[in-house]
Amino acid sequence: MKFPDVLIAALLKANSLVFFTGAGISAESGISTFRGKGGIWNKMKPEELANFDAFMKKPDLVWEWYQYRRKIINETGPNPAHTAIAEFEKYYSDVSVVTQNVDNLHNRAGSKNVFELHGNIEKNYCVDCETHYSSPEITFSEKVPKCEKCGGLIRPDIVWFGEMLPQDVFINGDKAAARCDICFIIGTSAVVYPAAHIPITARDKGAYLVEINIEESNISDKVNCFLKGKAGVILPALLNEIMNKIKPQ
Ligand code: BJW
Ligand code: ZN
Repeated sequence: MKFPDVLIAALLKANSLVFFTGAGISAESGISTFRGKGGIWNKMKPEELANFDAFMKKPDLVWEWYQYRRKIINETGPNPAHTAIAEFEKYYSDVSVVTQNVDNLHNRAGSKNVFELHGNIEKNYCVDCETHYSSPEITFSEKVPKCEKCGGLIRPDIVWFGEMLPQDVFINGDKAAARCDICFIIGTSAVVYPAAHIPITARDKGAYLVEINIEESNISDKVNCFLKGKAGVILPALLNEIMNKIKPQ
């Protein structure tokens, strides 16, 4: 695979990288995206499943939907795109992964600095007293579990529509974007805010923007370099390109 010289030059000069990722990076692990061809929102309605009112109205239905997703995630693992991102840490002193994904695959791949903007499907908390639960007994319970302390419903620790993102996570992800030299935007339609503002912060602070996607997205007209194709093919090839030219940290 031939990459533009200007991209390789930017990579050889950079100290700080941000990987801003979305559902497309996990598509090659067998996890469906939300929008576009094969997207889950084509079959399931987000307003019936991915918001707090839907959960309070039909907790068992919403819980079952997340159980289905957890099972798929549990049976798969990181793909070469996740692994390549974790490997980049060996060559750069400051690497951050700012992800919209809840599937935990960046952590499982070994990335150390992961900002999960929309939560993590392996975590849960009580809607009433906010006690956190991550034990497998809770996570894999068939019916929606109840809080040991107060009897409240336990929900997945995921940011639904209309909910605030975890502020510390967003602020730290945004700070990483503000100081990075290169921001990769991988497998996202970049339509969901405020997450989609992360690459805009990077661009406004002078970073070089590289998008990897199988098709153009909402941000494609703002990037410096668009690499069309699968993340699991392009990222390992790009890593391979620089690993002989940069000394590991
Ligand atoms: C490949 C590939 C391969 C495929 N290789 N690429 C302005 C107007 C209207 C509404 C709003 C607005 N600003 C904010 C809002 C509200 C809303 C929002 O943004 N809506 C927009 C959709 C318009 N935002 C919110 O509600 C957020 N909260 C908020 O704003 O709080 C403030 C507030 C609070 C209270 C009152 C008022 C304001 C919260 C957003 C939470 C999003 N949560 C979800 C669902 C989680 C639940 C679950 O998982 O079930 O998170 S939505 C869903 O979209 C999920 C994702 O993280 C997110 C982003 O999707 P992503 O990752 O981009 O995936 P896709 O499917 O869209 O794209 C996949 C891409 O991959 C495609 O481009 C493919 O081509 C590509 N691809 N294979 C490379 N192999
Ligand atoms: Zn409770």
